[in-house]
Amino acid sequence: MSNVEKTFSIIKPNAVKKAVIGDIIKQFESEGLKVTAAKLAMISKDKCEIFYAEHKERPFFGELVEFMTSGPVLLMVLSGPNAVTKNRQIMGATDPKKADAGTIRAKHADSMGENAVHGSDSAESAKREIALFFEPYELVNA
Ligand code: IDP
Ligand code: MG
Repeated sequence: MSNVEKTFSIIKPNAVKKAVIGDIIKQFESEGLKVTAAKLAMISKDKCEIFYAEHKERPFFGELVEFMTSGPVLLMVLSGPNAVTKNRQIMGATDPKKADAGTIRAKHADSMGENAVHGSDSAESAKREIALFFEPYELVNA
C-alpha cells in the first residue's frame, strides 16, 4: 500500500486575488492530490500568529502576518500518496526565483513573501495545522 496521508494547504491572498484558484487546484489534482476539505475565509491576526509561531522571531514575521490577513485565502486539506512531500514538490521553493519551472510558485508567486501557496513541512505540522483550521466533521475520508 502506498503511504496515503493528508497535508494542509493554503492558497494565499495574492493568488486568490489573481483568480488562479482553479489553475492551482487543477495542478494538485493532475499530480495525484485530492481536495478532501476546503473553505474560503479570512484568517484572523491572532490565529495567523499561532499558525506561523515558528517564525515569530524572524524579521519578516510582521509583514507575513499582515499579508496573510490582507484578503481571503483558500484553506484546504489535500490527500494522496506521500501528500506532504508531493505537495512541497508541486509548490516549488519558497523563493520563486529558485522554484523549478512549472511549479505553482514559479507560475504564481509575486515575491518571496507573496509566494501563492503554503504547504505543511511534515506530517506532524500537517496534523497541527489541519486541527487549527478544520473541525473533525469537516474532514472527508478519502
Ligand atoms: P515555506 O512556506 O516554503 O515552508 P517558510 O520558511 O516556512 O517557507 O516561510 C513561511 C513563509 O514566510 C513563506 O512561505 C513566505 O511567505 C514567508 N517568508 C519566508 N522567508 C521570507 C523572507 O525572507 N522574506 C519575506 N517573507 C518570507
Ligand atoms: Mg514552512
